[in-house]
Amino acid sequence: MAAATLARRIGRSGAPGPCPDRSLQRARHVPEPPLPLCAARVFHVSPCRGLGCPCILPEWVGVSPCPALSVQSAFGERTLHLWGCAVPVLTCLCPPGVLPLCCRPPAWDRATRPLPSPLQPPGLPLAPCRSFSNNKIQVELDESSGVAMMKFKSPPVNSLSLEFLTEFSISLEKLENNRACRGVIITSAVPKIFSSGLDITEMCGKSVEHYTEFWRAVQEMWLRLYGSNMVTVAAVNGSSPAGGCLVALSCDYRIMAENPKFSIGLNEAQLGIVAPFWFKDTFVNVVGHRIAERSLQLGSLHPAPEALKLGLVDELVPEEKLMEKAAAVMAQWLALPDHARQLTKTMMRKAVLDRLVAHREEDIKNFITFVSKESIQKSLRMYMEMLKKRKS
Ligand code: CO8
Repeated sequence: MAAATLARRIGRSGAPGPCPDRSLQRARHVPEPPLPLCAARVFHVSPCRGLGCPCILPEWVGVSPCPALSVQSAFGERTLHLWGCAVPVLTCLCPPGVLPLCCRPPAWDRATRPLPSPLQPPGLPLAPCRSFSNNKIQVELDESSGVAMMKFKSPPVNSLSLEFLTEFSISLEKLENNRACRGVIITSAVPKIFSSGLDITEMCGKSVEHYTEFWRAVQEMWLRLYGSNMVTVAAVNGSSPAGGCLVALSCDYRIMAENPKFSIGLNEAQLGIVAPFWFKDTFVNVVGHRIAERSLQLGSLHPAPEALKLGLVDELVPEEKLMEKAAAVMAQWLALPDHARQLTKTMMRKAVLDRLVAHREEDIKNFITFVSKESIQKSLRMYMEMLKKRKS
């Protein structure tokens, strides 16, 4: 069978159909040997690296819990059974020593790349580098390391407005869909502020339609970030109350600038409002139930050293070393096979994510009911006034 015909039969990308096990679909990356990639869209039986089919057999059989995945073909045989489909195997068109690209589902494909050097903070000129910048968030992807730098740049305080949240979700989606990207470092371009949390003005005196749209955007941002397949590192270079803290908590690792003036926490109670259950779940997953309960009830904002003690952040470093440290942590996390790390992350976070997905509409209704109450509106207005007074 001609390679082109086979490629058409099994799909444009050369991959079989979707796997019924969704957790398997989410795992996007297999460890890749330092070999150049071949773009030939055919299956192969060539003895690459002496491991049989290097793209499928060792990793898929080893890690896949998918009952529909059975690789009946030992290396060198003529048929692979993937997701219940018999896939004819052709001889690889690649020259010896070249790793065929074709056997992996497209989402698992990644260009071979060196790991980021701890001494080379992402974001500094490295070729090739792609960036996209919207009004409120700037993203720079260093394709050679697979690490993106996402900087919040919405002065004065990076508050999470509807526009900000929409940009945030779109930026995450773009990176998630970019095969060249494996990890993202999230930080702020606004001095002394990581993010001041949800934009309170979005929750004051607006219509039900607006509250619905706003809250859906908050949910969307969290679902994308907390459920991301990428390695996510928060480089917290300023204060990070409430929603800002949620952003940091949703990452895989938090490094904070060693400045006692910077504080972080879910301080909703101080505003007279209540952190939703999924804020709370995310918090509990990081610091444990007792610390979360006390901190939430008191609406505590923890200065950086205290946040470290509580486990709310993983490390403190001098501000000037923050990016260097974030790059080093990223390199450490990216040294692991993505598929194993991603499946583990899914295992740890799935229950919490699923809970919101299952109750999303109810959660929106609750938010609207709560925020529309005159007493809550009053609390929010008073809080905003207090911020202004404090300033003057
Ligand atoms: N939303 C809107 N505007 C804000 C916010 C905010 N979250 N935070 C600050 N601002 C405004 C201030 O009012 C001020 O406006 P203006 O210049 O017009 O007077 C401007 O930003 C600058 O603020 P500051 O002068 O206070 O700036 P500082 O650098 O001195 O301080 C801080 C920065 C530390 C971030 C400080 O502004 C602060 O503490 N802000 C409040 C942070 C906060 O409490 N956020 C909680 C938001 S609620 C949330 O995220 C989760 C809600 C969960 C939903 C619950 C269901 C109802």
